Amino acid sequence: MKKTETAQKGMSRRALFGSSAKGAFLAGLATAAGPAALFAGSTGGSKPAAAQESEDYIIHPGQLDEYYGFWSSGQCGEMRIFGVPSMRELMRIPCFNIDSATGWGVTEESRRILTEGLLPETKEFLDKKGFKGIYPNGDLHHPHMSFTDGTYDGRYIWANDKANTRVVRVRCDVMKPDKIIEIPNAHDIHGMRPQKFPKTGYVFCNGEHEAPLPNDGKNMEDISTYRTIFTAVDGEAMEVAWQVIVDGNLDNVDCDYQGRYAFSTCYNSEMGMTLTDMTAAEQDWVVIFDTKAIEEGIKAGDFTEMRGVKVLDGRKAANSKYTRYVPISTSPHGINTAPDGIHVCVNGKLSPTVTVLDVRRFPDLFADKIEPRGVVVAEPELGLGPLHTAFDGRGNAYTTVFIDSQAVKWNIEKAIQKFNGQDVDPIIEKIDVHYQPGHNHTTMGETKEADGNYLVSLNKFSKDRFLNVGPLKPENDQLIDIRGDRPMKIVHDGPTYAEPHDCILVRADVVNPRRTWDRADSIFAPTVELVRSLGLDPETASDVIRKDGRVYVVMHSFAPQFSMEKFTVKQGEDVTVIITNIDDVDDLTHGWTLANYGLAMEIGPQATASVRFTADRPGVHWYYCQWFCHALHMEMRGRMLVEPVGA
Ligand code: K7E
Ligand code: CUA
Repeated sequence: MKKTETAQKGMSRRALFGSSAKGAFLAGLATAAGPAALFAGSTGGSKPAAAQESEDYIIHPGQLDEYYGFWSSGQCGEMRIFGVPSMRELMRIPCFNIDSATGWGVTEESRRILTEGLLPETKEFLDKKGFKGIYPNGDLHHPHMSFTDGTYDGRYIWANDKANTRVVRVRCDVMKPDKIIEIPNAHDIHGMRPQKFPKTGYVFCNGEHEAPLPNDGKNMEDISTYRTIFTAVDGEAMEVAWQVIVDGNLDNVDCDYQGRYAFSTCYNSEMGMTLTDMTAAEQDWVVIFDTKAIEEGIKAGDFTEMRGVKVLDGRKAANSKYTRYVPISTSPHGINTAPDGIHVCVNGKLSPTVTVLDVRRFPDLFADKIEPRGVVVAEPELGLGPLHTAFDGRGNAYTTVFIDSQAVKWNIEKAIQKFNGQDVDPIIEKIDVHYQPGHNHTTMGETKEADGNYLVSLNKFSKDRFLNVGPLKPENDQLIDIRGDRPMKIVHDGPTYAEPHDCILVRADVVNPRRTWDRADSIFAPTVELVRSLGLDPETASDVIRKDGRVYVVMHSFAPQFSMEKFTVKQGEDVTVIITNIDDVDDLTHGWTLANYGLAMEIGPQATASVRFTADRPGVHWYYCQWFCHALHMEMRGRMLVEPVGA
């Protein structure tokens, strides 16, 4: 199908829904199951010859990918590593979830990371609930890597938890989280981005939902007391640096390449509680934050201390020097800064437009020299339901249009020319994706090193693209070849389990994880210290120590053996098993699973890991290595003998 026809098809689809994107969106996903299926046309078939020539996006067995992809998993609560362009899933990184394979949420090391950054009342709540201090779920939407000088530096990846108002930091050298913090005062962290310049720096976090401040149940009906909170986390210390109160519900956030401004899309400027109220106004806004003014405000003491955090007032009515509100048509969603460091694309969602802001005009806006809309330099109409935009570094943008089920390639400069009255069409090409795309992402596309090789479209529905697996279907993450100025070409369908909202695509040379653990690693350093305090060397010990009412079982492992074939404890004893994997071989991970006790942990090469439990069940209980490590892996086992009380 030629691109002109594809574009026309987009038009007829628009005609089908009438001109109201809002109507189509609010009508629910009738479009997802119904009419879109009618138009489930593939762009395959008669492709222009040029697009078929190069198939070097095919990664043959044994070949390595050009890019790391870091995927979110939404309500699964984990992060995932993909290889791109092969779209092979390489690894999962448990973050906000509890994981059966690695014991994330079960081991003492992961429990420390999961609990130490929680607010005291959350800890208390989780203990009372029987969750032993740990939330059983999370909703991870936005993974973003740390920056130095406008591009990825391979140190960390941060991500939000919308479900339980947390932020995780994953260390890229070992691909495990090392810090998780709960954000006070705010509710439900959604959009999240690290500062790009000079170095991250701040990690900006949008509190999406509004609630009374303080939220102590004394005044719940008076909506005028509800507040939405924007947070800057110090990404290095993993502490809240400051917060700003704003109007409306903060959705997505991005920031500039100059290290000064952050900006959030904001829906529900009405502060409505129902769908009708929330979409009543014609316009919502983008809130722009001046981090320099905020830092000066803090120095000048212009803040209220709440829960140990400096909170500034950036509400619209406060006419604050910290914020500006730029009107955008109602309920905007994604916000993306182009690699040119100048243009910011605000995706319309209910409006078929993307609004382009010019960051060079922000100082004048804050100086009140121009009207808020004076920062708008283009507003191309792209299709129904624009959600997110990605960039190729060649001046083009790629916007997902949810209702139209398409990726739209358009030129930023042409959109500006059109906005200025010239007779040009900024739209270069539209391609069907399958189906209903949310986020998209280009290779290195959120950095100044955007290279324009591949575009990933994260589609919310797969419907008929795969064998039917029952009522719950996978998502479909499609890989699109955007190299050169050839027509876009879908080269891979990638089914994924719930639910990648967002991903980043990072050049492989930027990411250099270790092959085995460093014995001095901070993640298990407290455990190693504990063993030393018992007078033992974790790498050679095979001992049971009783101290202060607790039992410590300390052993090591080397394929295919645990250094202890058995140990004996008494029923009801408070037992901690600590194991060090002394194998120093690439990929030689052991595990320790205690049968019928609900316990398992991963012990990577050169790592120490531990679990603590009460030996409630008397009798013989086998423990075994659950990570296939050796020809005699099945034989890698031992017994825990639990003597009944009174015996
Ligand atoms: Cu980034 Cu799904 Cu949380 Cu858009 S959001 S799709
Ligand atoms: Cu060690 Cu299997």
